[in-house]
Amino acid sequence: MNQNELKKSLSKLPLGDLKYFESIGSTNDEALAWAANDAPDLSMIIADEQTSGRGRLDRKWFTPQGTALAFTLILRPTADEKPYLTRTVGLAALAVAESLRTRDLAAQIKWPNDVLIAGRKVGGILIESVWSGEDVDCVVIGIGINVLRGSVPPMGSLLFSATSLEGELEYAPERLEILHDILAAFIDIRPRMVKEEFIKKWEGLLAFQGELVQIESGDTPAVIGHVMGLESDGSLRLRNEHGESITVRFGDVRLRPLA
Ligand code: BT5
Repeated sequence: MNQNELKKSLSKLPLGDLKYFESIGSTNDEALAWAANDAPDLSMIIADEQTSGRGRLDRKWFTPQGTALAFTLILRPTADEKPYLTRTVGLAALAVAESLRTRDLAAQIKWPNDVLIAGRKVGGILIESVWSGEDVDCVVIGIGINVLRGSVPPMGSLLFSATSLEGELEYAPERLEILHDILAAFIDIRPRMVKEEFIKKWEGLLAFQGELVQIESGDTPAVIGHVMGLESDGSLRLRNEHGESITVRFGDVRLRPLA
C-alpha cells in the first residue's frame, strides 16, 4: 500500500484529501489534529501500521504492519446531519458490515461499535468529535479491520474472540478492494443517516437480536436483558426479566452474550 496506489484505487470516490503513513501512532490522533485545522469533508488518514492504535477508553487496538486496514474518515456534518450524529457509529458499522456481506461474509454489528463474523470480532470503530464551543465541528470515524491472519491479536490479550477476513474467506483478500468497498458503502448510506429507515437497516444487522445479553458499564451494576432493537438515536433497547423496556445509551458499555 502506498499513497499512489491508494489514490488510483479510490479515484472514482468523492473523497476529500488523503494522507497515507507507513507507520503512525494512531490514525484517529492524526485525524483529530487535521480536523481541528482545515481537513475537507471526507478526508482520510490511513496507515499500514499503528504503534498506539486505540479502542474506547484508551484500550489498545492492534494493527501489525501490512496486515490490516486502519483508517480514519473526517466528517464535517451538514446542518441536517447534526441532530443525528449519535447515529454515526451505525453509519460506519453498516458500511463495513454491508460491504463484507457482498463477499458472502455474514457480518453483523455488535452494538455499539464492533463488527463480527460468526460471533468473532473482525473490526472495531472509534468515533471522536472536534467541538467548536457548543457545536460539533467534525466527527472522526476510526475504523480497524483485520484483513490478513497476522492482524489477529493473541487470544489471551482479548476481551472478545477475534478473526480476520482471510481466516473467514480461506484466501487473502486485497486490502485496497476491501477499503474501496467500505468507503463506497459509507458514501452511499450517508444520505440515509437522517431518515427513520436507517434505524431499521441498522437493527437488521444487529448481532444477538432477541437473545439474552449482559451490558457492563463502568462501575454501575450490569444490566441483563433480551435485545429488542434500537431507539431513534441509536441507543440499544433491551427487555428485562420483568418485561420492562430498558434503554442503554452509548458510552463505555460492553455487551456480552449470555447464552
Ligand atoms: C474498538 O474499541 O473496537 C475500536 C477500535 C478502533 C480501531 C481504529 S483503527 C483506526 C483508528 N485509529 C485508532 O487508533 N483507532 C481506530 P473497543 O470496543 O474498546 O475494543 C478494544 C478491544 O478490542 C481491546 O481491548 C482488545 O481486547 C480488542 N482488540 C484489540 N485489537 C484487536 C484486533 N485487531 N482485532 C480484534 N480485537 C482487538
